[in-house]
Amino acid sequence: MDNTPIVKSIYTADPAPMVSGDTLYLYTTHDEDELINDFYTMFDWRCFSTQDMEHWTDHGKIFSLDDIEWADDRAWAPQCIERNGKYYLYCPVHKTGSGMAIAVGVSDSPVGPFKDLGHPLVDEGDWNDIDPTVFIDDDGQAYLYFGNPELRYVKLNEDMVSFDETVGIVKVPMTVESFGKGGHMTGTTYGEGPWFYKKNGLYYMVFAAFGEGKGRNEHLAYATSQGPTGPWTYGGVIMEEGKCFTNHPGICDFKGRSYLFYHNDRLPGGSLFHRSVCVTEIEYGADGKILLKK
Ligand code: FUB
Repeated sequence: MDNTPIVKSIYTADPAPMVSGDTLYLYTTHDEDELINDFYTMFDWRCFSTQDMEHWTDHGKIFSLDDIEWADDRAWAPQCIERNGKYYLYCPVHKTGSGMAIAVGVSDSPVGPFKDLGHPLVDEGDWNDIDPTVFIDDDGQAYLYFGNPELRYVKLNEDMVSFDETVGIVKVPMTVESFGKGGHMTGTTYGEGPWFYKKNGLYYMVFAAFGEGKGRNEHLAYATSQGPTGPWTYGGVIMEEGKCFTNHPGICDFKGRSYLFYHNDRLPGGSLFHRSVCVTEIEYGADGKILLKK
């Protein structure tokens, strides 16, 4: 793990990889150089692609707050998925006059342009509705997990832009058994930035986490389950906390290797509000344990 930023021309954060054919697309947020109110200043989402993990193509701005009429701020951590030839980009945003909500951009191309649905997909009117992670299981059922400080999920309908209202928004029990004893608001390590996927028959929930005690930065940890909706069992730390307050996982397999995308503040001028996406290889132990590759 050399912590070298992939993108050096702008500050990027919250990496979300998506593999389509022989290409890996990396969706990111974008930290503006100039801060407003000394806080996260983020207006658009970016996409980069590679075929060899060495050379990257910059596809620029692929979706932005300007495209979402009902949102006014906080273009936060997205994830994109393909279904039936269409691409769905799930994005947390601040809804005008309300809290955080999850928007969906739809496109015929992985690099956009994405068109907003016209209304939020998830909108509980609180601040928990951030950091969506989407996965389609082998039986075709799609799940969208999200949340800070609580992990919640919806079962997406086949159209990927609505969810099963009879099941509704399910709150995952935030227990120490599932997420470890930690310093975030639920008393567990679970913070935000969930990344949901399945590998070798096991379901994984990787997330940004807080250790016990005040003033901690986020580390990356994970839980596993035998099913898509839990119960979850805490698996341990993948990446220790660094100098940057946040971190954010994005995991995929590509051309025979497994990768963990994350972010730090290593680009010149870097800070908690000026982050950069990086990547490192991971491997799986015989028991399914996620290990950083040495
Ligand atoms: O980048 C804005 C927010 O910071 C994300 O939504 C969180 O995951 C954290 O990285």
